[in-house]
Amino acid sequence: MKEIIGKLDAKGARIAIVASRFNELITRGLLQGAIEGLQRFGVDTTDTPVVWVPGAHEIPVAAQRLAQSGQYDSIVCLGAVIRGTTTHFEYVAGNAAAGINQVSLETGIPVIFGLLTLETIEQGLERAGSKCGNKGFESIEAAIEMISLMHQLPKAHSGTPTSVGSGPLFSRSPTEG
Ligand code: INI
Repeated sequence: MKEIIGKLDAKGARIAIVASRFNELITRGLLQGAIEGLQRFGVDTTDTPVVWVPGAHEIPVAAQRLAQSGQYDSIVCLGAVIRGTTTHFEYVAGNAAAGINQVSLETGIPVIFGLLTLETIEQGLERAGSKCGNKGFESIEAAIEMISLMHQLPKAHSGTPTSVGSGPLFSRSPTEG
């Protein structure tokens, strides 16, 4: 039996960050944690982009463009969705989660879900650098582990789609040579 596990080895890792401005008090804390993570694991941040979008709903499309560029090994998405009193929460959080997942599967690049889904602002602050750790830091850790893991996994067989669906990156038909 051969176990395969990603290492926290960030040498040469190219990571891009997408952060949402909505609930910025919380997302700035997540970004701070992410930056600390990059530094802790020795990622060269000279060319690390931090791409700001208005809200969590806009995260997937920005992550998609970065993932499609071929310039990054992983995209880390940071956001905070707070339930409040409306059902809007379900749509924003659900679409952001589904979109991030879709981008990851269609591009074959680990796109990390560093979004907090919360009942209150206080819960967010606790998870963005105070008593419950920092989801931004954890997301960088996940990205580095996944980059290392993807290097160890077999390459996609030529002629097989890069995605499990039939999205725009379904580069070749499975019947093509
Ligand atoms: N965006 C968030 O990132 N978090 C939220 O809690 C939130 N709520 O509650 O409305 C939110 N809404 C904005 C949304 O993400 C879009 O930016 C907006 O709908 C424009 O498309």
